[in-house]
Order: sequence, then C-alpha cells, then structure tokens
Amino acid sequence: MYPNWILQRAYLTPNRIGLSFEGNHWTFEEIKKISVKRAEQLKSLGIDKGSRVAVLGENDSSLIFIMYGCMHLQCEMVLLNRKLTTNELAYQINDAQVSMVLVNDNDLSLLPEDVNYLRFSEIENSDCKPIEISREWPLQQTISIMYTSGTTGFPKGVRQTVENHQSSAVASVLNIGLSEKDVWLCAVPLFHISGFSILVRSLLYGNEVKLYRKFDHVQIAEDIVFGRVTNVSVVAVMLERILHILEERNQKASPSFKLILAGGGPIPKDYLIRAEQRGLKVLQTYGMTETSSQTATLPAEDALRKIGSAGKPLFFNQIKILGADGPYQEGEICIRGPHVTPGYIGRYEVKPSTEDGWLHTGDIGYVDNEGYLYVVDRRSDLIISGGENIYPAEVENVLMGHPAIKEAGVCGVEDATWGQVPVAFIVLKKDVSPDEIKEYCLQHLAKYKVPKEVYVVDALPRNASNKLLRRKLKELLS
Ligand code: S0N
Ligand code: AMP
Ligand code: MG
Ligand code: MG
Ligand code: MG
Repeated sequence: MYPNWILQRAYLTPNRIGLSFEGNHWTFEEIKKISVKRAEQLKSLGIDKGSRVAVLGENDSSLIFIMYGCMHLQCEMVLLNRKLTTNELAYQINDAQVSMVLVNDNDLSLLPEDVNYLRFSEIENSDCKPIEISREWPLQQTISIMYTSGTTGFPKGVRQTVENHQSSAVASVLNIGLSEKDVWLCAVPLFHISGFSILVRSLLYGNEVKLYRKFDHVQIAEDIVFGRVTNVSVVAVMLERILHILEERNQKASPSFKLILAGGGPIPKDYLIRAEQRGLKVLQTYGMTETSSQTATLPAEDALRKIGSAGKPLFFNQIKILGADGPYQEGEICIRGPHVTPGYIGRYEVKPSTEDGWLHTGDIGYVDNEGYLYVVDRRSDLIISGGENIYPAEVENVLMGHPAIKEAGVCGVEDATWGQVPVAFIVLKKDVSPDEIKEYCLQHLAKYKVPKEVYVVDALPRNASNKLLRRKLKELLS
C-alpha cells in the first residue's frame, strides 16, 4: 500500500503552492480541500468508489480538481483526447465500458448522443455526500487509462497504475534533481502522459505546476526568460516555437531556468544546437504511454556530446535491444521496469503487455559503447505529427469505408512544422475528388489524422501474399 498522494502531500507541505492557473494559486491544503469536496460531490451524483469513468476537458483547474476527486474515489479514469471526433470518442467510451463521462461544459458537443455524462458545472454545484477517503492506495490500482492505437488501427486502453506513475516520478527526480522552489510549466495536454505525469511529479515532490490552457509560445518564452518557471515539458514543434521567440528577441533563458524535457517523438538535432545558443538546457527523452512517460533521458551535460541520443534508462528501468549482441547493433527496443503498464483494457484485454517481462515497443534503436540509447525508427509505421500519434491502419480503415474507394494505403512524409504528416494513396472504384475524401475523413478522424494529400493511383505496392508495403508507398511520389 502507498499513501494517497493528494492527502499525503497536503499533510507534508500544506502551505506550499501546488498549482497556478490564469493568475490564481492554490496551496496543497487548498487542493486537498477542493478535491475532497469534488469526491463527495461525485459520490452524491452516483459515482461509486472504484468505478471506471471517462474524463473529457481542456487543461484547466476544474479538470485537475475533478481528476483528483476521482482519485480520492479510487476510480479508474479514462482520459479522453479532446482533439478526437465524436466517432472516435464513442469507440473509446464504448470499449472502456465507463459508467459515466465527466465532461467540461465547453466540450459537451463532442460527446456521442447515447452516453451518460455529468457536466463539470453540475459536479461543482452539486451537494456533497460525506465519504471515507482511503488514506492508502494499492500498488496495482489503476489510476488512469489512456488510449493508444495499434497496428490493427483499433485503439486500446493502456492501464497506468499507482506503481507505474510513482516509480516514473521517483526515477525522474533521481535523474534531474529537485528543489522545492521548482515550478514545472504544463502546456502539454493532461490527457497525455506528457501532461498527467507533471501532476504526479508535483504531488510526489511538492513543487508547483504552472498550468496553461493552450500552448501560448510567447507567454511561455517569457516565463523562461524571466525565470517564472524552472522546468517545461514539450514536443519538438513546441520547442521550435519557443526558440523562434527567443531568437527573434535575442533573449536567453533565465539563469534560474533549469530544463526543458523534450519527448513524444524525435527532436531534430538543429533544435538542440539552437537551444544551446539560447542557454536552454534540453533533455531529450524516450518515453511512451505504456511506460507512464520517460524510460530513458539524456542528461543536459551530454546534450551536445551525445546529440541525437535519448540517454540512458532511468534508475529503475532497463532497456535491451532485441537481437543485438553488442553496441551499435540495431534491433527492437524492449523495456522492463516498474513503470511498464500491466496491460490493456477493452477488446485487447486478453493480450499481455509484456513477453518474458519485457515490453516489446516495436521501436528500432541501438545502444552505443557507453550505454546511450539512440532511437532510429518508430514502431509499426507509426506517424507522429506534433506529438500526436497517427496509425496508418486507422486512417486506411476509415478510407476503405468510403463507397468510391477500393484500396487505401497511408504513410507519413516529413514536414517542417509537425515532423511528419500523413498522406494517402487510393485506388478507386468510381470517380471522386481528393477534397471530397478529405471532407469525409474530417467527419471520422481527428484533424491531425486527416491525410494532407490524397493521391489516386492504379495499384498499391504489395508483397507476394498481398500484404500492403507501406514503406514503398513513398516511392510512388518520386
Ligand atoms: C503542438 C500543439 C500545441 C499544437 O496545437 P495548437 O497550438 O492548438 O495548434 P494551433 O497552432 O493553434 O493550430 C494550428 C492548426 O494545427 C492543427 N494541429 C494542432 N495540433 C496538431 C498536430 N499535433 N499535428 C498536426 N496538426 C495539428 C490544428 O488543428 C490547426 O489546424 P487548422 O488551422 O487547419 O484548423 C499540439 O499539437 C500539442 O499539444 N501537441 C503535443 C501533444 C503531446 O503532448 N504529445 C506527447 C504524447 N506522448 C507522451 O505523452 C509520451 C511521452 C512523454 O511522456 C513526454 C513527451 C514530451 C515531453 C515529456 C514527456 C515525458 O516523458 O514526461
Ligand atoms: P506515445 O505512446 O503516444 O507517447 O508514443 C510513444 C512513441 O513515440 C514511442 O513508441 C516512439 O515511437 C516515439 N518516441 C517517443 N520518444 C521518442 C524519441 N526521443 N525519439 C524518437 N521517437 C520517440
Ligand atoms: Mg472549465
Ligand atoms: Mg499513443
Ligand atoms: Mg505520441
């Protein structure tokens, strides 16, 4: 058993600031009081202890207090990505069999029609039902569930337990250090582990989170320059936007600024060099939903010496390269450690997440002679656009649903802004314009998944057993 993070933090350091958002500040004692109230309100609205609920909302303080209310009730929270379409959300809500969706009033229009929901305002204005809040949580209790897609194109829910989050947060601080004055800026979505892990670290370390509703790069660059924050988590496109402001204004990071944790996909080397020139320490990290954030992180002192590397595994974690019998040999990256998910929920529940105790990531990489990890290729044709994942099969499944399309293949192409973007190749049954196809996709897929270009071709590259060769699709462009 481990302590309820929220109660324990309020007990240890009640008067420290734990959260700031749009000019308001909350101490850990205040966070505890509000979140306990939310738990009592949720209970009075029929949410049972230990039940599975979904949560949908933009980054704001209401979302955090409602999530913490759920945590007091030991609910399993399915954190929904608000960039998804109603169809995509319906799939996840249905697959996870949640008893209720807790939704920010502003996001109500995203919800499918036939789901049970409670609006945040209803919860916040409800009566309370006194409950006994557990002071301890079992290690294997699921705190959060985040959906991630797979080779089949059907998303599956990744369980993240008390142990997963806690060992991740502890390993993070063992690597980067901590001062009670640290302020971690959070402008990554709380429905991704990049964002949620910032909250967990704050509860465990007792440091402040400065939360942003949106990624406001001008404001965030100023926070870095004027020393209002010490740590920031970003994906590559966010780093580039921050660098752009610092370069335009010829400014440097404040000496009190500590580090940018950059992950969610590869970080172009050029960004790392530009960051160095702005006095910005960037720690490149390799992590994923299945590992509740960082698995390996490159220390700042190695940023340029080991440019391109994602560093060494954090204290509790291990990495092995499948099939490699020495340094520099490429193979599938496998991960072991207390931060690895125990498994998936929904229709994939039967499949364990690990084989022989190792998570097989599907990512390809190698380790150099000093033990530093280099990720060279991502798993199973995964396309990463601005830190959001796109699985070709998921887009192909949608395209195949269009009456004019006989066959479809999707791959990623390099993009200066987003890293990669998806493009589609289609074989037609009958005439249709690419614009009509894109319009159709927009109804079924989050905007970032909609192919930027749709090419009509006579045939798709396939092997002898008729399997689509996605890697050959790009050659059709040359
Ligand atoms: C980069 C973000 C903020 C961009 O969104 P924003 O600012 O809302 O876009 P706009 O500029 O306002 O919109 C312009 C147009 O762009 C479209 N659009 C928005 N996002 C994307 C996208 N990702 N790809 C393609 N297009 C996009 C808009 O739709 C709009 O279109 P138009 O003009 O046509 O209407 C936003 O994308 C964002 O927040 N990205 C980051 C998401 C993220 O956090 N991903 C990480 C997920 N992975 C993990 O969590 C595991 C790794 C991890 O834990 C980690 C990751 C990073 C750092 C640390 C860690 C850690 O280990 O702790
Ligand atoms: P997600 O579960 O959505 O966070 O996606 C995780 C995936 O992002 C990993 O399996 C990798 O394919 C990719 N990824 C994360 N960090 C890095 C990195 N530092 N370099 C290259 N790819 C990365
Ligand atoms: Mg709100
Ligand atoms: Mg994912
Ligand atoms: Mg991702």
